[in-house]
Amino acid sequence: MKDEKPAETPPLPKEELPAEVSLQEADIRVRYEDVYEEVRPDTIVTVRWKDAAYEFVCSSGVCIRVQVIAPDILRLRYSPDGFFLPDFSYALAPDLPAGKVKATLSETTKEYILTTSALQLVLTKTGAQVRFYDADDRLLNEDAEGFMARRSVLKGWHCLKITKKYQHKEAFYGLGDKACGPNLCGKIFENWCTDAFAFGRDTDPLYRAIPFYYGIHHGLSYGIFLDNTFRTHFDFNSDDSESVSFWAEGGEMNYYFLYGQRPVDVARAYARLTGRPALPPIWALGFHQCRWSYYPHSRVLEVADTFRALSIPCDAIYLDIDYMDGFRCFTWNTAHFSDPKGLVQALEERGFHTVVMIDPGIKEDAGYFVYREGMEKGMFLRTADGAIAKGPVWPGFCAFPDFSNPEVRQWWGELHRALYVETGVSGFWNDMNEPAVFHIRRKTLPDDVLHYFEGHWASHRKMHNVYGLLMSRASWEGMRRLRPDKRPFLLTRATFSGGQRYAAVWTGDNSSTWAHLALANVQCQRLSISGFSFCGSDIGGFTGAPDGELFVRWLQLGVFHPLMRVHSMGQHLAGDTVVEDEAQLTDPALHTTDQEPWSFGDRWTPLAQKAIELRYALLPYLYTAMWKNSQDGTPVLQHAAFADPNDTKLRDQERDFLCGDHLWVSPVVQPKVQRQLVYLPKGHWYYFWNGMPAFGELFVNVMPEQIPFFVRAGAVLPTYPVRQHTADTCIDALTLYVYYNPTGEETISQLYEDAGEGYGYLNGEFCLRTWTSRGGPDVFHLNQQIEGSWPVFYQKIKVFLVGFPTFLQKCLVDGAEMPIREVRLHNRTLYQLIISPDFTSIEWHA
Ligand code: MIG
Repeated sequence: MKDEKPAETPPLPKEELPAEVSLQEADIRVRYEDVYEEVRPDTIVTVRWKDAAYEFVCSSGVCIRVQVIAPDILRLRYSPDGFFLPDFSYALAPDLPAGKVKATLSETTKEYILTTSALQLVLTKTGAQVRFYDADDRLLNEDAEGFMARRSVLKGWHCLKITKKYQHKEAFYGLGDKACGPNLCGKIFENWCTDAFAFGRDTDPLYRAIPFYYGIHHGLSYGIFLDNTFRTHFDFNSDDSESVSFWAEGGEMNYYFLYGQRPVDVARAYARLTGRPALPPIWALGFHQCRWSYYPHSRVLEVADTFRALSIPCDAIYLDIDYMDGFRCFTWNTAHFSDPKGLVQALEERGFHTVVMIDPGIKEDAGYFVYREGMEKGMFLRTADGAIAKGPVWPGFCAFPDFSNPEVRQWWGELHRALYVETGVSGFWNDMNEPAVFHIRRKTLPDDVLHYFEGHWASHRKMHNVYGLLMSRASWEGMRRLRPDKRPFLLTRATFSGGQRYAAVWTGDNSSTWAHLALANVQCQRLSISGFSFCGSDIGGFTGAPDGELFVRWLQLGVFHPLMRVHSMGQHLAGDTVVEDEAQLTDPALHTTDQEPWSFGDRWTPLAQKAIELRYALLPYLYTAMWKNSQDGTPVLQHAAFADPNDTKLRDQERDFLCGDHLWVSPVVQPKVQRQLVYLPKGHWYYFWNGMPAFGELFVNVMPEQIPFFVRAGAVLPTYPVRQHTADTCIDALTLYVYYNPTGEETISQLYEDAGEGYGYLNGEFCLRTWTSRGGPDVFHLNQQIEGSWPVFYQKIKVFLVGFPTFLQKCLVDGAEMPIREVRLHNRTLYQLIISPDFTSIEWHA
């Protein structure tokens, strides 16, 4: 594209905005007892350059501000009257580059055209409708009706809406957490963080609000992020009107248009816009065991000791709300835990990290230090009348911190000192932060509760959807300050776009059914492409009791979810409040049976163990995928459609997904499966369990102890020996599976390793291996490039060749001939090679 003028050049001179905007012709209606008006853009009468954006002013008064954020990211704001709200967002990355981006504005008789190196925005002079094109003039997205704003006397501007055209065979993905199939087309959704206890398929909304979606059509892809925290709605042609619309119930129409050559590029653009997640500590990628609740002290140790006695790997144990004194956050129930520090230390000696729950609701109790301090310092939310806003949760009536105030966040962070610094707890788990309140219909605080909103005072209507994000921000920032040497591990239930900068998420209160296993699979794929790669579900199901088969299949899926955590609703203490809608929780009939890996009998325990062992074997691969995610936002899990947006057979595929760069996972989500039909994306693959080449559509035989998955031809899959926990650094060898590629194409694989904790990696203390493989009929090369200064734990690398021609003549490592051994592994014969970790090239000759 031509970059003639920098964006800051004032554009074509135009007449000024008329001093008075006539509303005489506007459509003012009286409905019931309120007076309504709708405003739309009409003819553009003024174009101007103001505050680093182009403003297009219509004669109706509507003003459109277009800002070039990056060549592939444009921002559009609409104001019904030409005045914009203060520009502020909790979602955007703090390091969002504010630099000037080259853009050119030109015009034809009918349109204005704004061009960057990646995108073209066309705006019609009459109607002010927009169309987006890529640099090759291919239409990505266009308005149908464009912008509309509706106001009433009683509700103010309560509908700010954009209507776009549905493109032929367009598919939609994303929106964070929705409990439906992957393609959102034909459905309508709401974003309002909700405590969705025992949700089911198609329950909407759930706990999180992530107003970001992908559109894919004709092999093209783009994303739209509506940066508006009010309740928002997305309609993907649900009524066959050939249109797609999204609207907010307040605030401003403020959306970002993101272009990507492939869907994964859209994901990366979104990560640049809303922030990349921090690299987690390695233990957080180990196996986690949780239950509502483990107590007392002796029971927690018994669980830990059973893991070790049975040699089932595990890195973390969780304490749910019952560790607290009457559900008072930052306290301990001393009857059950007389020596918290001793417990945490005893767990640490056994190789376990302790994660504890913290809720936002602070019990109304003058004798409780957090409540008293919060009251004295003015830390809690108030209603518009100035009274402290209170609602019942587990501890009874509670007050809620205003996390949108930096002083409150500071205070909140400091409250973690005793647990995090003195007691030695490793991580926190933020629950009920939608915020959830026990009220049957509303489930949250009333609308008139006021929030500081960084000085932009707002009602709960505006704040609700970011409450969870800000609680996790306060907790995360506190952890960073209190232990600057540690990488925080924080898990949150509610969040908003951008919340990936602070916390991992789990999918909430699911149930122990096969349908829920299938749902957890698609939910985690969706969360991952919506910015939250660090996600997982309650393995085995939260309510109800799984049988051994369901539990094992769920664990196997969890191997590929960055958060691999078993959780269930066990025996727990009843709250001392009337638990209206969640009252059933105290019904003993709903109490689940044990859900530890050994709880299902001798037939299933070894299978559960094998699944967890597979996780630990694959840790180097998964850690690398998480590192990549923290670097550039590449989602760890990707929907099938992301593997090849041109392949229409993949667009509605729900079960199978990509994990990292090179694994295609086909989980078992039904009982008694013996054979599974798999459809692979283009290219050559190998079935992991027997090393057989695979492509296109095929059946695989499914063993109870195996989750079907495939490795891309040409890839290098790194594995570690199984350890009982990640603090055990006795790794004698790194094992690489090298997969032959018959096509002669180049394939790149990476392995990222570091200390697994702390920030030395920011000073080069890491080891990044980049492998490039290329093969032909008689020779296969593998080159290795190493970056970073971190000394790895092992002294040798074992290489296994998969899919290579049967007769290998010779093998050269860095030019010197090496003996190739044949070894038996998983009942097959494989070529093996043992070499030094710093080799630079291997060549195999057939
Ligand atoms: O009202 O802390 O989703 O994981 O075990 C229920 C008790 C409160 C809901 C969470 C669940 C947790 C439970 N919590």
